[in-house]
Amino acid sequence: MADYRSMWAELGLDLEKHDILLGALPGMYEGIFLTQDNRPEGMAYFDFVIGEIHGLRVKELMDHKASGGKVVGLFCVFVPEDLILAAGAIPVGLCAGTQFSVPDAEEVLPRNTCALIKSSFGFKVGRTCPYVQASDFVIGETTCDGKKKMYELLGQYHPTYVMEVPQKKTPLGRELFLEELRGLKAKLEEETGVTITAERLAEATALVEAKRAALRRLHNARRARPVPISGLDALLVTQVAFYDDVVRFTEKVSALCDELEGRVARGEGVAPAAAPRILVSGSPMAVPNWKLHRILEDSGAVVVGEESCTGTRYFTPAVAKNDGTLAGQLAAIADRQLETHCACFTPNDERIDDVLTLAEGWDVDGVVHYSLQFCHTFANEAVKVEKALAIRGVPLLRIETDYSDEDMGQIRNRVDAFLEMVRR
Ligand code: BJ8
Repeated sequence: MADYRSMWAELGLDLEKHDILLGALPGMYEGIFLTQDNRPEGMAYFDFVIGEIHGLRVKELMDHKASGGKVVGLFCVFVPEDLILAAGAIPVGLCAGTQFSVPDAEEVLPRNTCALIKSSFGFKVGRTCPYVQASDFVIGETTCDGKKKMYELLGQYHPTYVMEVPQKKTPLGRELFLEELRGLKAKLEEETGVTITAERLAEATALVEAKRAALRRLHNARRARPVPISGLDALLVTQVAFYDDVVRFTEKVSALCDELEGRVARGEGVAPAAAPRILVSGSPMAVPNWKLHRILEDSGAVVVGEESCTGTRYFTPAVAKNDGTLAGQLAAIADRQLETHCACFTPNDERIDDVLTLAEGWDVDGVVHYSLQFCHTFANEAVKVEKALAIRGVPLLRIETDYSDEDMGQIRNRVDAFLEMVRR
């Protein structure tokens, strides 16, 4: 990686702490990703992106700012990237996936808060995430209670705008969300000085939809037996989607898909055809949270899908055809976003249907339900997911964990026992 120290200093990072964070990543990444067998060549780009995780992309953001553009940080897929792009700003998913930043957060937040919330907050208070530092403001959302209350505190450290997300999928909820999108549009226009016209929005939506379509193509390639890409690599691609340049990312994923489809045609895979096929369902996994996939795939399984916001919930909903007016486009974006079947909704039966569809369509031998400790929404929904799968004869393993390595051994043992049971 080139020398970015002056850029990091300019961003106000705690350089000493940041060195420790970045120093740990290459060894960890090599041990988890580069040791996998028969990786697709197209993964080289994503290896490069991770190698430059706090470097080149941050530099691109800084260059964008230097030419008058804005950068907007996000934590949730409910915030529509296309609206931000239409304002000439760049949306970036913020760092939220490591234990490293948790102790900084615990000086302020209660310890019994989910790791994702603590990690993201800790990155800001510890000044170790260049993305949040580079962002002109952050858009939070009223999804789960933990996040909602964290944003109030985050606002004391960084400009934070919170949009309301309804809790029920009713016509009234849709109206509320649409009104929130109008409010967000006005906020973006005020911050950037750019008017979001119908043309600008259509252009931005086309970019975002192309990215989602490329991710769906990758997801579909994973139906094959043997599967042409590991779960670890597929997860990594979705994680990178949250902060890479949208056009470049789409091109790289499309090239990867060409390669994967060639593999499928030739019957080539990364794991034996008989390897247990696992669907992971539940809380999202932000970079560098690779813990569960690593354990599963080290134990001989292959992860063929993620029903999560770093998986199908991110890229499955699509904008429907609309009349092309600003109002029509906003309504279509609202409908797309509300197709995100997050456990923060009540009821949320569509998520159960999604899990069943994936279990069948991706020829899954078992489902691992993943929830972060203290995430009450996903932990509660696990009960319904398990029941619905049991009727179809699909076994489920519930894993509740955090970002630390302390329970790795225990999870490994439970995973081994589960795989023994599901092996055909
Ligand atoms: S749309 S899943 S990205 S809210 S794991 S912070 S729910 S306590 S992340 Fe999420 Fe948006 Fe929903 Fe997706 Fe709270 Fe649970 Fe933590 Fe969570």
